[in-house]
Amino acid sequence: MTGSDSLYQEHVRTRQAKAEATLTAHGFDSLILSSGKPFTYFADDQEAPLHTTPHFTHWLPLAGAGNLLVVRPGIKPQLIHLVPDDFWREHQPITDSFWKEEFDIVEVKSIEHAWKIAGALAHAAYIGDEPERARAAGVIDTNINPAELVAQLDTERSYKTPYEVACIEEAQARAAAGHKAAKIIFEKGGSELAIHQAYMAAVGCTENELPYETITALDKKAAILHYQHKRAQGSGTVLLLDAGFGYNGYASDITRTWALESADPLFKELLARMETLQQEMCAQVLPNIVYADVHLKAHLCIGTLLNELGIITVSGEAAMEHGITKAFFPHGIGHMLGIQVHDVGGTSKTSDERLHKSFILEEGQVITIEPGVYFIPMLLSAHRSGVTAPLFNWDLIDRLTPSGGIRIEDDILVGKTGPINLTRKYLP
Ligand SMILES: [Mn+2]
Repeated sequence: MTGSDSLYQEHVRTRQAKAEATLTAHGFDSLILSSGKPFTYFADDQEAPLHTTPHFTHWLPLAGAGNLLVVRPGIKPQLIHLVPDDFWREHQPITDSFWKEEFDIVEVKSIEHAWKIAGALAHAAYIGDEPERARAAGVIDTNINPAELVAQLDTERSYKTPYEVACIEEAQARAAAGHKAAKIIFEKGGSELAIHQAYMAAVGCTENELPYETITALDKKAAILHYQHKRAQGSGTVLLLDAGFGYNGYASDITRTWALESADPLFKELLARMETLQQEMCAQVLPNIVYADVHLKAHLCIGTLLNELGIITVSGEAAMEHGITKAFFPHGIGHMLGIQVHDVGGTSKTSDERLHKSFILEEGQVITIEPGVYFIPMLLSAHRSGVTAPLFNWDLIDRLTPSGGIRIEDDILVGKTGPINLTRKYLP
C-alpha cells in the first residue's frame, strides 16, 4: 500500500485497543486467531481456494493456511508464520511488506511448532476453524469460538478505520477499470465469456483472488439473481455485470446494467429511471437512519416507477399493499461490505433479519445500495391468475421479459453528515 503506512499503523493500534478492552470484558488473557486450514474436496486431493479467517484478515493481509496471530494486552501482536519445507508450493519468509513492522514475527516449519510457540493458553480465546488443534494446545472448549466475543469482534468489524476505507476505495478503482473494459466488449457484441475475460484482464488478478465470482448476464439471464454461467456464444442487447475486486482482503461489490441503442425502448426508459432511483436511494444514507426504511422506500419508488411506465396498473402505495413489488424486486436493498462481500451483520440470513429489526446505520460503516427490477417468470407466474392478476400489464411484462432485468449497485460509506459514494468517483 503506497503512502498510507501511517493509516495502517493507526489501524493496528485501533485493533489492539479494541481487542484489549474486549478480552478484558470477556475474561480472557489472550486472543489466538488462525488464518485457516486448507479445504480439500471430497474424495479428491485438490484444495479449494483458501478464504482466510476474516478475524485474521482484520489485522493483516497475509494469505495462506496455518498462520497464527496471538494478541495479548500490552504486547506487540505476535505473528507465527508457517513456512514449511515444501517443494510443491511456494512459501516465502516475510521480507518486504508494509505491515511487517507492526508484528513480532516468528517463523516455523510446522503447525505443531506454531502452536507450541503460542504458549500457555488456559485463559485464551481461540477463533478459527481448527478447534481440535486449539483444544490439544490447552484452549478450553468454551473458549473456542466463544459466541459473545465473536459477536463483539464482528460488530467492531462493521466500523471501518481510515485504512480499511482506503482499501475498499482501491478495490473500487480496480473494479471500475474492469467494468469499463467489459462494457466495451459488450458493445462490440461479445459473449458473456468474452465480457468476463475482458473484466479479468483489466482488473489484473485471477478468478480465485476476486471477492466473488462475476455475475456476467446477457438479456434474460439478468433475471437470474446469481447467474453463474458464462456462455461462450451469442451476444446481447442488455448486460448486467455484478463484479468486484479484493484489495488487502477488502472487497468492492459493484453492479452495472447497460443497454445497447437497439434494446427495447421501454426497457431503456426503465433503466434510465432506475439509475435516478438508485441515486435517490444512495442519498438517503445517513447516520442514525433505519436501513430497512431505505429498503421500503425503494419498494415504494419502484412501484411508482412501474406504474408510471404502465407495467403495473396501480400506484406505488397500492402495489406495496398488495405485495406485488416483491415480484420485481425480490432481494434486499443492500448489505454490509468489508472483508466479506456480505460482511458481518449482512450474511443473507442476518441481513434480512436486520432489515426487519430496525438495523440502524452508523458513521463509519460501509454498505451497498443495490435496487433492482427483474422480470423473473417464476415470481411473476404466481400473479398471472387470481386477485392480483389485473394489477399487472401482462403484455408489457411479456415484452420486457427477454431483456432480463436491472440492478445498479454502489458501495457507500456512512459519513458524519451524509453518504460518501465510494463507487461513483471511479465509475460514473
Ligand atoms: Mn451486493
